[in-house]
Amino acid sequence: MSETQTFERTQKIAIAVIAIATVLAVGIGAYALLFLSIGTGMMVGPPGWGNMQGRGGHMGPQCCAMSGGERITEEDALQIIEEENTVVILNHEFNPDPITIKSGTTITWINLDVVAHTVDSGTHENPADLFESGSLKQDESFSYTFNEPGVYVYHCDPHPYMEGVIIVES
Ligand SMILES: [Cu+2]
Repeated sequence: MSETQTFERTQKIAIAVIAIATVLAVGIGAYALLFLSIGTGMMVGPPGWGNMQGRGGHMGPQCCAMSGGERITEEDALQIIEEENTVVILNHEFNPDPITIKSGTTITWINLDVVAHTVDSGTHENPADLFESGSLKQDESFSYTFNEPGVYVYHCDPHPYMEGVIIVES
């Protein structure tokens, strides 16, 4: 009787372990696929996002071997980002910077660094009382709508050397 119970428990634990392992494997796989896709998409260029589906499989490793792990077409990616009025925070830098927009446009900052950053108006020495994102952890974002034309400097509070500029045209 107790032997059966022990067996059942072992079986349940085994099933749970397998389930967790499967979820992890699928998650990591999806992540890897995403990275491969992005890498390949960048290789092809902005209008070539569609191409990555057919070539993703073998283009991935080739792209990384060629580029030495560097994002060789980051410029292309940034162009897309600019069109979408998004500023990416990566490697302790705001990108693109500066960014020019029409008044009434909403800018979204997204932090891709593991380190937390902030998006605060003005400079560290001379803060402006316009916006303050609070701490943005990895993958967290913050948005602000610029309604008045002008040149807006902003910075990261924990890293005052991180500065960016938004140019708002009428
Ligand atoms: Cu920072």
